Amino acid sequence: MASLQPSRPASRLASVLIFLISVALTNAATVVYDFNITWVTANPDGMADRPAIGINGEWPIPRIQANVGDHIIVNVLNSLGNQSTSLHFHGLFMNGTTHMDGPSQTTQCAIPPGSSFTYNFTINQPGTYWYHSHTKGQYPDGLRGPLIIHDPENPFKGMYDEELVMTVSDWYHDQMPGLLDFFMSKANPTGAEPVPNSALLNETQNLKVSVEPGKTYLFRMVNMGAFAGQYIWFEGHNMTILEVDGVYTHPAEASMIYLSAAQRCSFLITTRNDTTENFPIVASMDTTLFDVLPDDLNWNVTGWLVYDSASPLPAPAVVYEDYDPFDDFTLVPWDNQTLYGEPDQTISLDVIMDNLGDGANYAFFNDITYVAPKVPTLYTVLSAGDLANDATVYGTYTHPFVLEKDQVVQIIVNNLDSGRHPFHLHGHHFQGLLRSEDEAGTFQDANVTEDDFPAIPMRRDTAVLLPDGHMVLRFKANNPGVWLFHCHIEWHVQSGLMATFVEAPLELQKSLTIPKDHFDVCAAGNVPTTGNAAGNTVNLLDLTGQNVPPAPFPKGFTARGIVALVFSCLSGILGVAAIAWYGFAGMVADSEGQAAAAGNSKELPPQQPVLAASDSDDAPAQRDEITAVSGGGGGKEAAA
Ligand SMILES: *[C@@H]1O[C@H](CO)[C@@H](O)[C@H](O)[C@H]1NC(C)=O
Ligand SMILES: *[C@@H]1O[C@H](CO)[C@@H](O)[C@H](O)[C@H]1NC(C)=O
Ligand SMILES: *[C@@H]1O[C@H](CO)[C@@H](O)[C@H](O)[C@H]1NC(C)=O
Ligand SMILES: *[C@@H]1O[C@H](CO)[C@@H](O)[C@H](O)[C@H]1NC(C)=O
Ligand SMILES: *[C@@H]1O[C@H](CO)[C@@H](O)[C@H](O)[C@H]1NC(C)=O
Ligand SMILES: *[C@@H]1O[C@H](CO)[C@@H](O)[C@H](O)[C@H]1NC(C)=O
Ligand SMILES: *[C@@H]1O[C@H](CO)[C@@H](O)[C@H](O)[C@H]1NC(C)=O
Ligand SMILES: *[C@@H]1O[C@H](CO)[C@@H](O)[C@H](O)[C@H]1NC(C)=O
Ligand SMILES: *[C@@H]1O[C@H](CO)[C@@H](O)[C@H](O)[C@H]1NC(C)=O
Ligand SMILES: *[C@@H]1O[C@H](CO)[C@@H](O)[C@H](O)[C@H]1NC(C)=O
Ligand SMILES: [Cu+2]
Repeated sequence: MASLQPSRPASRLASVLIFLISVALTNAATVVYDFNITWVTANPDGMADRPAIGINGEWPIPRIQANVGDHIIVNVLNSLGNQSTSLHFHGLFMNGTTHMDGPSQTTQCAIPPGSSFTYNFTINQPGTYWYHSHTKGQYPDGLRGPLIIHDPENPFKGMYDEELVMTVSDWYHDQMPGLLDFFMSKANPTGAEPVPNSALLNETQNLKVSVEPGKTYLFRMVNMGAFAGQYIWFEGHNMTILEVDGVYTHPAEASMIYLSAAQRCSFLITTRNDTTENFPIVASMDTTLFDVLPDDLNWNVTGWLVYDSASPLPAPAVVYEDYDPFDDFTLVPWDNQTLYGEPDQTISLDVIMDNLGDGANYAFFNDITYVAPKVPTLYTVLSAGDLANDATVYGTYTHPFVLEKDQVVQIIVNNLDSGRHPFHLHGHHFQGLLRSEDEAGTFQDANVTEDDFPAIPMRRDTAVLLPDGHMVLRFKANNPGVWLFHCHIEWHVQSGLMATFVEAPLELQKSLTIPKDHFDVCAAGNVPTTGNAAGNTVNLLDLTGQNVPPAPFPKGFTARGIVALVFSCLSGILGVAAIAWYGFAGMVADSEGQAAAAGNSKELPPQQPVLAASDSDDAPAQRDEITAVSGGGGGKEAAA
């Protein structure tokens, strides 16, 4: 019989009700969470109090947990007052319930302040997941928590004594709206992402994990960070990996793992027989992601396996050699699922960073930076009739691909950027067929045959693309819905590194019924729910009025020139602070101000020639030597 997990704190019982249904036959329960989303004060690194987004007055927010086969109801009340929100249940397939997936302007309208919304879905997959806001870069302000699905049929059940959930994350002292305003501005033309102030282990620091000798623990680890991948290790202990992103694997031994933002891993730790010593648990942020390394940044966080609370808690040993984490592409899924056959459709995406005419730095797949549509993409599916099979109706800047039911779809991602990017696909696990080393260049079809791919590829829902390298993924379109494919670095979501997969839209029209409260939040936020991406309901192929990104810069006018221009414009006022973003962050804090209205469509900056007034005198010399700096790939021309 399903029951509350013993580890669920009693204080949360009040918000959790469990109704048992059809107990005798299926053991499936309905697990109900009432989430009142409010501002609270948090200070997890002990360095600064700040407002954070909590649930029912608590932060960290509660864990969602259930058993395979359970129904989950999450009743959300947005009591933030000044921000819209939505919840995404990361990694869940939402099979038959794509409208419960959470990204605002994709499968729902954002929930405006004062409104409520019910998520209602059945879980048919075991494993380690998490849930987070999928509206306006909001989750790093605190709206992120683990989601654990227990499995009565877990093949590893006999192998451990106890189970522990542990998260890693990064933390900012400033709130996202202000950081985003600065990040996406002409004052930050190279697109330098704000660097976190701290790393956290279980949303705190100096975590103590009491353990008993000679026992085996299953750790379920989730990276809920906004930006930083983290290296994780336990001194004096090895890990045995058993699951990544909800996929059981053949056990694999590791002394260190790397978890990007959004990735999960569960592994066994067997404790030692003697209790004389305590051992550091270390998580270390991947500083290669950071454009600057502030002097006062401690990019590590330490916790301890505590065998004896009376013994000292030693400082971690410094790892001198290069980090050498386990390579997840070598994992073999426990179910031995073989390589999908040759693809019915291949989608090739080049990752490019470049500036647009507002002077800010955008992220592109090929020549498109994502801009949210006026009508949530799912609602366009439902109102487009047979035209739902024509990608045109979803608008240019949602970067839509229509997939047919049960197609094998191959995604090739080429990184023309020098950063790592963790790519996540909603609604699916993908097979990871191939990942190049750093700087291997773009994928060359001609050199690779089916025989070069593993017979049993690893599977997960988030995989890291290496700098200037490439990756080949495959999945089966067996889950009708509207699913995003995007980088999970929250800065890059906001700068547009996202595409939309519209899977079997005509099936969705037959099977889906959208509950009334979904339309109510659209009405409350003045978001239209019929028509194409532009909200046109008469001629769905007419996209006049669709949301568009800023126009491109005039030819030959790119990042380095902008740096020079902006720098010379601002230097009188700001000096060096214009480059060291963190020095500047305080000054932009005043401009924090996010429309309370619903919808995450980017506010479209006016298409003015932002720098026209100053460019003629200020930087003619620099303009001649302009090249695409941050894109690495060069030659990108944004469509307008
Ligand atoms: C939600 O939280 C707010 C702020 O704490 C409180 O004023 C409100 O009464 C709560 N609403 C419900 C339904 O619990
Ligand atoms: C959840 O969805 C099921 C199936 O559509 C429906 O029967 C049930 O009434 C819904 N529950 C709530 C609380 O919305
Ligand atoms: C992490 O924190 C949660 C509560 O937020 C707790 O349930 C869990 O046991 C903690 N994990 C460890 C390893 O201490
Ligand atoms: C961890 O594994 C490595 C290599 O497999 C081995 O050399 C080392 O002794 C192991 N450490 C422990 C604590 O078991
Ligand atoms: C702990 O003791 C048990 C039983 O004596 C033994 O089987 C096991 O290998 C020991 N574990 C370690 C890590 O030394
Ligand atoms: C973080 O840990 C790594 C690995 O031990 C070490 O090389 C580095 O110096 C540490 N950084 C700080 C700021 O302590
Ligand atoms: C997968 O293959 C291995 C042998 O390589 C076998 O031992 C195992 O039972 C298989 N697992 C399943 C779920 O079929
Ligand atoms: C791919 O093949 C071409 C010739 O067809 C060759 O020039 C190139 O070096 C090969 N690339 C790799 C990565 O092997
Ligand atoms: C979704 O459910 C259908 C049957 O209801 C099944 O055929 C399909 O494989 C499922 N897809 C996923 C991704 O679980
Ligand atoms: C929203 O309200 C919170 C709590 O009062 C405040 O800290 C925050 O700055 C406000 N944010 C915006 C974008 O207005
Ligand atoms: Cu990215």
